[in-house]
Amino acid sequence: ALKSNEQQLTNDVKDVNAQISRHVEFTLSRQPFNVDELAMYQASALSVRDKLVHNWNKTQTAHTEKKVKRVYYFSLEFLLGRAYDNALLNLDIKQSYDESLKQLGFSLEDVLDVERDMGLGNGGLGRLAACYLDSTSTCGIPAWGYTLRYSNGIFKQVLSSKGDQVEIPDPWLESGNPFEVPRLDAAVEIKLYGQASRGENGKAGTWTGGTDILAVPYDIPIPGFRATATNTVRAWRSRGKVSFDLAAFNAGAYDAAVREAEEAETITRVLYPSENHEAGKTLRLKQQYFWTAASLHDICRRFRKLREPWSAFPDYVAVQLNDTHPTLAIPELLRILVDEEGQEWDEAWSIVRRTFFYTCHTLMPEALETWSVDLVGWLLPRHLQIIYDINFHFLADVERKFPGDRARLARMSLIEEGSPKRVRMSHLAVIGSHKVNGVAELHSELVQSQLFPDFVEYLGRDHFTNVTNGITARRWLYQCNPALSTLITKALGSEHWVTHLDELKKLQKFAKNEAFKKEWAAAKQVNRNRLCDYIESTTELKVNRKALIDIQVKRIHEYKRQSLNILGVIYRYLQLKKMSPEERKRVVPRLSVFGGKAAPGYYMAKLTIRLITAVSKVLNADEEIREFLNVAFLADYSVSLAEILIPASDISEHISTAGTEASGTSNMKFLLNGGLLLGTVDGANVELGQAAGEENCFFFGVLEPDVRELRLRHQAGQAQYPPQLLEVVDALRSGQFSAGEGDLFEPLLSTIFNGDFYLLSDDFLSYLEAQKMVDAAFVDTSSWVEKCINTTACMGRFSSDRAVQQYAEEIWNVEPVDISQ
Ligand code: 26Y
Repeated sequence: ALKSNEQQLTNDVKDVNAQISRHVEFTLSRQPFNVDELAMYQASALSVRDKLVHNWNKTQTAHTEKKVKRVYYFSLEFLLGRAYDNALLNLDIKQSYDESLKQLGFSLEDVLDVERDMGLGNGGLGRLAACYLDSTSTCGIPAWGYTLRYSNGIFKQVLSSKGDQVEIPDPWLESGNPFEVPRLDAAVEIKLYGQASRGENGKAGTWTGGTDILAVPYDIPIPGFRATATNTVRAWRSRGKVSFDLAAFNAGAYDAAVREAEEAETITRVLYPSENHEAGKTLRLKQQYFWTAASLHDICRRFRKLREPWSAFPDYVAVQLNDTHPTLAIPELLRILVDEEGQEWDEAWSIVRRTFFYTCHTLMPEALETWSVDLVGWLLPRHLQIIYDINFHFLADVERKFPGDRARLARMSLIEEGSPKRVRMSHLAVIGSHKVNGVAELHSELVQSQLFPDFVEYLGRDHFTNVTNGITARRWLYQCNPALSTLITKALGSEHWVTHLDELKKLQKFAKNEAFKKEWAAAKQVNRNRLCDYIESTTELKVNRKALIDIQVKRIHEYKRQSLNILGVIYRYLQLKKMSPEERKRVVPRLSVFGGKAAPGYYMAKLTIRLITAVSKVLNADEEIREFLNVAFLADYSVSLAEILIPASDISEHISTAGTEASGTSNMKFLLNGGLLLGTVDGANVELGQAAGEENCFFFGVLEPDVRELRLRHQAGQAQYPPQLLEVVDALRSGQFSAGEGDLFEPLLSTIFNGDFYLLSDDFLSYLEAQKMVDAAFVDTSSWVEKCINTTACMGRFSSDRAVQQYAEEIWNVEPVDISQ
């Protein structure tokens, strides 16, 4: 009989050598003298995977045997980054591998660097999903992530010689992925197009014809920290079904059949590279259905094995919808229950509403998804009928509660009237879910008051809640910042803080300890040096290693206001130019670092990148100034680059117009790593300020309740423009930063003078003031370090462990499970 191979997984260096050699010889089929860095990466990563698989199987067996309720996190994006280092640390085997690779003639650091990022996401929403899966494993919560296995992740960004963004594809699977396991046996068929019919009064309808596409799952293990529990991200790949219709082949349709199969594969060919801006592309709707249908199919198959009645489905299944992208899961589950499982409509709708939960990540109107009724009806004819039926029952109920209020019905309907008519996915997500949550306190408040006020009245306040985002301290401190982690562990006496982040509070008692402060500053310098090395090896810049490092890294977006930052830099430059050499020496030297991708079709965002790179060139060429002020735009911001950047900051900028950033999560990462916040009163900045103490943060800018009024004032042409801003605008218009081409940046400037929707002119002066305060505080090194220590000490609440536990208790009703060793 087959038995477990546990004894082969020990972590003695000698055994690890043997495990790696076995993969070199038998899995890669290589001769020992023919092993390059890539092969060593593959063989050693596979040996790590073996250990993960062992825990993984134990976990899945325990979940199945105990018949636990599981949570399914549906997210079109999982920005996992690299897996290898994370696995080594979580399994506590990094030292063995370090030593083993040395003995085999390699350096672990170089081998780790071979791995390509799993870039299956755009930004915050996708990285949040990755942090949450990490935490479910660490906290023992039974969870699955469901997503798509894009053959091309988020594009690689390079800069042209002029300093413009150029997009390069990211075929990250080119040399294989040792951390995934294909499950060809669990493939499912997904239908598109075809014909549909309604059943008589709430009975089963049908959906026939159309095209069937194969969904093949690839599983990625997500290890917990020093825990056996290992959850799964299941990523679907689309494959064509080459049917052996001999008659058709003989009639000469062979090539057409193969072409159709090729077409099916395009569904998971590429990640859509836009964030917080609706793309509206047919292929994206296909992706959304393909993924949610395959995932629900999987979940229902698992449920059927329990032999429980469908009414018990919500006792075993909680599905979290990460934004509206998976909302088609709602009509799809209804279709399965009514058309395939013979459930009555009302009962099916009640099951659906107890199964789903919806997280809203935005307030921006352009990020709210709607799909044209015609497109939905063509691709998913049965689902469109079901959506109309849901709407019919829903509006009848609204009418009962608010008789005669036609305007309200129009506002709330799932269908937006107009030509073409459109399905409002957020409305469907709200009424098809048991709870709706925002991602920071301020945001959740605005979700209720601005986005869904009618639904709050209709469904009650309790339907809406807040779960402030969190981040995993494993990747975002323990792994990315060994210098600081080691110091913290030494001070606190153990690594307990890695899974109990509130323990950082105990660092407060070291905040005035001079020896500790010295070590803290030394750790920061290690990280600054690492970043400066990176900058000098990837750009033409030569940087001042003592300069204050000010970082803004995130997607490039007008609402995030990278332009406010760079206009501030230009202002600083113009002032420096006016100073005498003596005066300059009294100024705090600065390194301003930017990074982030622009959606390929987003003109203003791309022009912003051009502006930043243009300023960087001028400053770097200015011998008088460059040691006092430098700008670096780092190409291709990614999870791996973030791991270098975040530990190095003195301050980081989170400066969105009040009320536009739902939460932000990099703000949490920077503060956890002992950098200070320069931010607006927006998103999670508010709670970070409350936790860290406002005396340790630099806040500026208008408050959310004033935004409306200020926008109206701009529209009425009554806005005031501060002279400092006009000075910067004049310099730009003179062509000083664009080789004489004075109108290059005019489209950006004209948004400021035409409506100024993001209120740059209103916030410019207070931004400059805040930057002045930063300089003044930085000069007093001792008190600066104290602020940093106190800030890190207060970050416990922003752990994703806290966040997923809150979801588990307040939303999913899922219990942690003990997985015995
Ligand atoms: C509709 C489609 C084009 C679309 C694609 C991606 C819409 C939105 C997105 C991604 C949104 C996103 O990343 N939102 C961010 O989510 C983070 C996690 O909650 C928040 O911290 C951040 O404020 C928010 O912008």
